[in-house]
Amino acid sequence: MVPLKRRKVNCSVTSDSSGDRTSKFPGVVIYLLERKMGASRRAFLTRLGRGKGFNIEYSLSCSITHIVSENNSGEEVRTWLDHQTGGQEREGGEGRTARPGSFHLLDIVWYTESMHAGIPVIILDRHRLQEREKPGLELAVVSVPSYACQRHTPLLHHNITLTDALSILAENAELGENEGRGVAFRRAAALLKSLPQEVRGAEQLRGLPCLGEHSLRVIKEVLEDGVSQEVETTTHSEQFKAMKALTGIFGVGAKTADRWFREGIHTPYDLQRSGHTLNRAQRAGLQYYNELNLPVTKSEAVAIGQIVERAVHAVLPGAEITLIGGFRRGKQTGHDVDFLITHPDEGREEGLMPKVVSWLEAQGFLLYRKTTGNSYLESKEGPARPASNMDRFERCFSIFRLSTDNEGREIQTGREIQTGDGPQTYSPTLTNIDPHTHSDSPHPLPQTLVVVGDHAQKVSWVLGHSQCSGPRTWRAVRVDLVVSPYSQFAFALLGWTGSKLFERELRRWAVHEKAMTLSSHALYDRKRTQYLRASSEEEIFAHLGLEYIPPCDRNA
Ligand code: 8GT
Ligand code: MN
Repeated sequence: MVPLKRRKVNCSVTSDSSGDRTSKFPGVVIYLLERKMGASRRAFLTRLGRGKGFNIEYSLSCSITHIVSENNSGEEVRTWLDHQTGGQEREGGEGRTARPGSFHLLDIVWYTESMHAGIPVIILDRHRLQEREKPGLELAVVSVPSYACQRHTPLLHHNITLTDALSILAENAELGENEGRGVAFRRAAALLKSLPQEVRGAEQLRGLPCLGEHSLRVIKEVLEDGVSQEVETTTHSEQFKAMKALTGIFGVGAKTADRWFREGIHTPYDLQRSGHTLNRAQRAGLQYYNELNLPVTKSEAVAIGQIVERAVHAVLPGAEITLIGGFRRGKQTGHDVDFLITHPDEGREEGLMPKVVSWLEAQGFLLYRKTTGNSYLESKEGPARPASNMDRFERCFSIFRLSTDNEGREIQTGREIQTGDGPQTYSPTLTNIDPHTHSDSPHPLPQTLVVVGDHAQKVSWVLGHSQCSGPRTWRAVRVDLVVSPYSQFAFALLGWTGSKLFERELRRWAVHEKAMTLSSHALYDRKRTQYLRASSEEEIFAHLGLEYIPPCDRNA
């Protein structure tokens, strides 16, 4: 029964009740809604019912137990009722519009079946009035295209609880090298990020693309219980924690981390003690583990941008430097900083990277670097090769030594993490270390880190040994530099702005919907067997038959 809600009605205000006395079925007082039924049909059905001993009232009253309607949704009837009752209240409770106390909202089917049976039949689900979906939700259903590159996906969205849950499962799948599963969760999360409103019930998701069975199950669980059991189990699983910690070491991928995990290595600290031979990247990754796992702030990215600009202009005046990756999409923090470098005179950029790197190194800005040369040749690429995320630009993976002075911040000294927004100097001792992972640490840890702002609480491992004993006035930051020829700049810009899923979806769209191959170098039209040139991202979207999506809306 629908409970009495909101308004109290005066139950003495009824009109032409024929009274329970005449009814063969006490406790069943029916009201037939004239709306959409029509007056004559209502009169006919009333006569029919009364003839069979049913108590049918012509006016609303609090004695009504069954409201029967034809061609109305539950919501429509409720609205109508609210309106009627409101009228009664406005009119001071005079006359015909008292709201029933508690009643069933039924479809005409219940009434006709009851007439046929000669008794009020038991109310089944199919007898109850269906609730119609809210118009806003229907709108969402019709307006969501299935490729992420067709949608606007802002950084801040309405479904963070749901997307956080799905992202954990995606991450777990990726760490387990189950790429397909990872992409499925990422697509589902990306879809939720693009919705214009918060999802409150699973029924709102009807008809939406990209939501596989598994993702839907997780979403429903989170909507109903606030958490998903699978997500909880995953985040607390030793394997997930270990894989995250180990792949958090620069230079360590899922395969290597998994091998180490199976050898009993669960933390960077275990790795350090294991005596494993590490490559140069991994050694640097371990040495700067803490700092590289602190988010890089926008102001740090800007400070690094100024250094890169100085380096590039010192060796090639007129070259252009663009901040790409997550920061270009409007993120306020990132795991690294990415730059794209080009020069308007095509060819001038050739051999630029080694010179830039030498300059940076001479100035003491680099803690680690690995450069790869440009191996892209149009004659060998495009039609023959599948679209790939790996490009062949001149590229430098590096770890920068960013002096905190570059941001104009003052360095404080001390052993404790200080609160507040300013820079904080952190000299870790064992008390700062996660006791679970480091309780058996044999050594005091001399390394000193500079921790800025809200980074402080994120420090959990302390590794490496510093040569100096005082507090450090710099931090290590991962920086990627990419050099592109001017003619490929728009493609490189698009390819390196991300997000990773957005890029993936662009390439999938190109292949499946347009018979084209998109890379960070070029766009190839397979039907016309030719390259399509572009000097801006807008032109590339146009070639692909897509609406232009600005970087801030590519956060899929
Ligand atoms: P972040 O804040 O975690 O750094 O997020 P991000 O900036 O979006 O991610 P990223 O890992 O730094 O990658 C930036 C963009 O570069 C992504 O769109 C990613 O797809 C792209 N990217 C790589 N590697 C390569 C590559 O080898 N070639 C090309 N074209 N793009 C790449 O990460
Ligand atoms: Mn990045």
